[in-house]
Amino acid sequence: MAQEIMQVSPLPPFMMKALQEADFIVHDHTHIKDPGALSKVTALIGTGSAKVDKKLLTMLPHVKLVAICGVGYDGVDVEACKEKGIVVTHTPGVLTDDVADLAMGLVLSIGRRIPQADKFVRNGDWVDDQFALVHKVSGARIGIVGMGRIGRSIAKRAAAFDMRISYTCREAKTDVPYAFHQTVTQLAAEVDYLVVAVPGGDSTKNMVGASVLKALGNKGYLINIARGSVVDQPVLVQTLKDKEIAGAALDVFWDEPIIDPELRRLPNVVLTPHIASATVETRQAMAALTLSNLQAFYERRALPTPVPECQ
Ligand code: 8YV
Repeated sequence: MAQEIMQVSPLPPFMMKALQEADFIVHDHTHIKDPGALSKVTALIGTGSAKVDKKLLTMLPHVKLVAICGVGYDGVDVEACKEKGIVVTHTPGVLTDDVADLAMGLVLSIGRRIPQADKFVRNGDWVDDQFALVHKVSGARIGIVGMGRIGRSIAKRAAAFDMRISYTCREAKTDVPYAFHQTVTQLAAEVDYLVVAVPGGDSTKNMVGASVLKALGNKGYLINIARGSVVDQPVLVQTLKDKEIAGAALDVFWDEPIIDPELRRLPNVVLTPHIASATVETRQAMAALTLSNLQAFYERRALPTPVPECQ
């Protein structure tokens, strides 16, 4: 019998195709054509930006699985899910390389001012001017906030650039050789590039605020490939305007995809549209893992990748 599921955020076409081929009936949360469908839906599917709150769950009495196609699931009220006996799954591991690749790309982009240099050539400025010298990235100090899968992968790449690596996270790790700092502010004070790689959610909200940015200082760069919520964005914008840090390279923002016009106008930023995992290979692997979680759930097999709170 075809299972009825509901998408709670837009899904890529290949994911929809795979779901249909696997015989799922997919309802769209924003355009529910059949009001009776709500009571038939037994699983929700969405991307890392999906919002699944108590209100939505109350409307869907038979939902028992929330399958997130993304490693982050900060939009899901996991406690509310657990209270209702709903399991949450996500897609860790398969996107680690891509996210770390983009983090290093952003370090190089902001440090070497690659987008600005591109604009300089396109504008014809090279004809009668020289592009200003920047500082060397190889050998510079990088501080990683979060030493999970993605943090470690960024460190591995930074090591290949001979960068001096340090990090912070809840507790020092015994299996990494990098210098540990107790707080984000202490870490920021010691580095040229501060890279944010922690999950979103209440526990990390505005973790990078005024004191961290002050510690980073006017020669330091902030890179965020995690969640917009981890950085106090209005404070960051003001700090950038006042040139109290050297620059920021951001893949994630508050209120995506609406970007603060002030941020868009700043010359000392590099902005990308939440593309850290956006390669064909990785998005397909994420879709496949999401489908595996759904299929395992309906076939009553062990779920491949439940979130840690549901393990
Ligand atoms: C995308 C992400 O937002 O995995 C995450 O947490 O932020 C991204 O990979 C998204 O979930 C893609 O489907």
